[in-house]
Amino acid sequence: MTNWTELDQNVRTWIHEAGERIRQSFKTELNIKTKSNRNDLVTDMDEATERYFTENIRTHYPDHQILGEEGYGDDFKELSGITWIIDPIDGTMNFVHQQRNFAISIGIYDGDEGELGYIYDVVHDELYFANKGKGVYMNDVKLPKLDPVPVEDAIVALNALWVTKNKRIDSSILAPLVQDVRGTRSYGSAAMELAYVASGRLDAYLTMRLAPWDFAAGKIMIEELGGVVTDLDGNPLNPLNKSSVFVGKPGLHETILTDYLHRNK
Ligand code: 2AM
Ligand code: CA
Ligand code: CA
Ligand code: CA
Repeated sequence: MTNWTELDQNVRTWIHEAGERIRQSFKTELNIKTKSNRNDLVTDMDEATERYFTENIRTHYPDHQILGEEGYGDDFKELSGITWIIDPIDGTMNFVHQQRNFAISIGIYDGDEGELGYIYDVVHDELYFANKGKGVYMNDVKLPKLDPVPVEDAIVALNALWVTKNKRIDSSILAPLVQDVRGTRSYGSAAMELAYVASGRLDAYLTMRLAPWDFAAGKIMIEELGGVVTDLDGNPLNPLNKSSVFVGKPGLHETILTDYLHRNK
């Protein structure tokens, strides 16, 4: 039997230690490499942070499985037993260029059920924490359930790329939404954007392609508060698959899906 209280204490200790190491790294020179393309960056700190978590998890929980962006986790095909889904630094480009607007994201699943979600804004020392069935907290403050909001009062996060000619979505689909909402924002960290939807700083967020480690924690958080988490077609997300992601307040999510995303179908 898993002692969830003790596990939560361990995660918090590790997240705060990892965050401190990342803050200390601002004083030293980073080693930056590119991955799939010139905008896809990875640093020594991404790798060191993921290794720090995987080593601690393997020591304390040898029978748990780990999925991590930088590849220090395990090779597995299905969610069984307890699975940790980790993005050591989400928003690496911001980490490199801005030294802010990045987060550590950890989702912990029991079978295919999301149980605990952590998104740690390292620079602001803000820990967003979701405990399935028991609420969501930003540090010590319990977050309220998400209420519907009309499109014209909504702040929606999306990358400007998706309203230009691109490979993943017809550029004419999102333009009317951008015109109708109160405002758009783009933070460059999917985990942070999900945490902002949970905390009400944003009303919705949509993006064309994320990996499990980008949304594993945020999905648990938003669903716990009554928000809606799907792909761009309105289908549920599989926590082990890459996909588009569309999250939002109840009502708003449905309106955007039917009046904007599906308008040409
Ligand atoms: P990352 O910083 O952990 O790579 C903005 O680019 C957001 O999309 C970030 O949350 C980033 O996560 C994520 N992302 C997912 N796939 C990406 C890719 N191939 N290149 C850059 N960012 C990616
Ligand atoms: Ca990355
Ligand atoms: Ca990421
Ligand atoms: Ca990352």
